[in-house]
Amino acid sequence: QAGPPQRNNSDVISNMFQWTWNSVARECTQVLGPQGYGYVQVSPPQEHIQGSQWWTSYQPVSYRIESKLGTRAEFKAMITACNNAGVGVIADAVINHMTGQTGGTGWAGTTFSLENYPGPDGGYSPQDFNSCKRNIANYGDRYEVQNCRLVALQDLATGNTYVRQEIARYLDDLASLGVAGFRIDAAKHIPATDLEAIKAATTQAKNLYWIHEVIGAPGEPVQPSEYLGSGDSHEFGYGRALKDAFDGDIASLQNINNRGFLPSNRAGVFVDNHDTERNNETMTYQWGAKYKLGNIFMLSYPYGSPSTYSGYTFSNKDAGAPQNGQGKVNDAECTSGAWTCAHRWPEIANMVGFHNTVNGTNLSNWQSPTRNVIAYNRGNKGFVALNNTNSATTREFITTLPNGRYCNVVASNTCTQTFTVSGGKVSVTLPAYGAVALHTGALDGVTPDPDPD
Ligand code: LAG
Ligand code: CA
Repeated sequence: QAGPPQRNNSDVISNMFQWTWNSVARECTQVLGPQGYGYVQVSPPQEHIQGSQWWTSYQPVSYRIESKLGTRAEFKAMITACNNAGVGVIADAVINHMTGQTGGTGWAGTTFSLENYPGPDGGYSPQDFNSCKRNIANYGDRYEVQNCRLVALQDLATGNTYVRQEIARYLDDLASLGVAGFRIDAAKHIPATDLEAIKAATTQAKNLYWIHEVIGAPGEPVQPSEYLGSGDSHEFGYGRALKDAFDGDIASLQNINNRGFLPSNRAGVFVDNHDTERNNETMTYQWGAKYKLGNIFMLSYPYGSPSTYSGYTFSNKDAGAPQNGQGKVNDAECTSGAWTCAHRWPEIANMVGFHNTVNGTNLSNWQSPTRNVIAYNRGNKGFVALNNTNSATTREFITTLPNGRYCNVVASNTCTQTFTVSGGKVSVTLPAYGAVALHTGALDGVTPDPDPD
């Protein structure tokens, strides 16, 4: 496995946090497919506890596909719409645990009590849970990390055959609905061998793309590299490194693929996700222009398979998604800023096309006239320059692009700004905290003279 297989000529995943299935369906058709995204990652689809916080999604009550985000029929219709737009759907699979509650009634009406979940999909009783009932405190202890409770969530005994089969049945059910892959939630808390056994127990799901959410931390016993036997892993070091660099000096990014990270073809990377935008681990939409620069870097630099992130604005980190009566995200919610709709911003959406165009080329001609101005080429397909300073700068860079007049794709959707490449040089004006990105898929209407004199 080497990143998600190309779909829509792309391996880029748009992570759409807490978007409803109906809203994702429309977005696939209108934006994600046309912009060249290969995949959309959606929030957990299974029945969960009731409540207004977003994180109810991460407390499964059963494996029925019936949640605040939509019904089973809506989930299936979303997959069809996305597939028709060329976009594969990756489901967030919460399989390490059930709820952290002593009892209650789930979103779809399933009544449960401590370690008793009636199913029939995701039916569990006390024997199906690990015997360690205390909360994980010491991340230096492998046993505790994998067998005790993550924030009080009842920890499934994934070493048991029945539990493995129940999880495998759930993943196969999602596969039968047409998902393209899975983000395995809290994978660090499931032994890698258990995940391999679960994957082996599936019939269809084993053929899909799996990416493990293993929050790697230096010095901990459980590392993301252990999980490569059953899928790719996220490289959390990447988003942390981007934050450090854009907070300090971006010339340091030159060696980002050379600091003990996962191999590029096995690593999922992101500027942020729903956890890291809440815990200060990475940049977030609140970083404004620097956040956009971080995304431009991620989508232009050849390391890992990138996930862009699109959630909603918040001041309380527990607050659930904004409601608009229909529980949907429409253009109005993007415009108002209630949802960031970051996957639509030119600096992100148009860089998907850049990423797809330069696929397979190497990075060359790294240039760094100052510690916070960098530029590089991607074969003879793409050129990017980033300015992480508070003043505009005009500079001439070496480029391997063919002569021609190129649209700066991060400036707008309509080629309102162009730069001319001539004889391996390009002179660009970089706005404060701004960028220029040129690629052969976005030449200005004029056909470049093949024989300039
Ligand atoms: C994940 N990856 O490993 C998710 O990305 C992350 O968002 C999940 O935590 C976590 N693992 C479990 O799937 C989220 C929230 C937690 C929340 C949890 C369960 O970040 O804050 O815990 O989902 O809903 C909440 C309360 C806890 C409480 C727990 C159980 O915050 O205080 O102990 O619920 O009732
Ligand atoms: Ca566990």
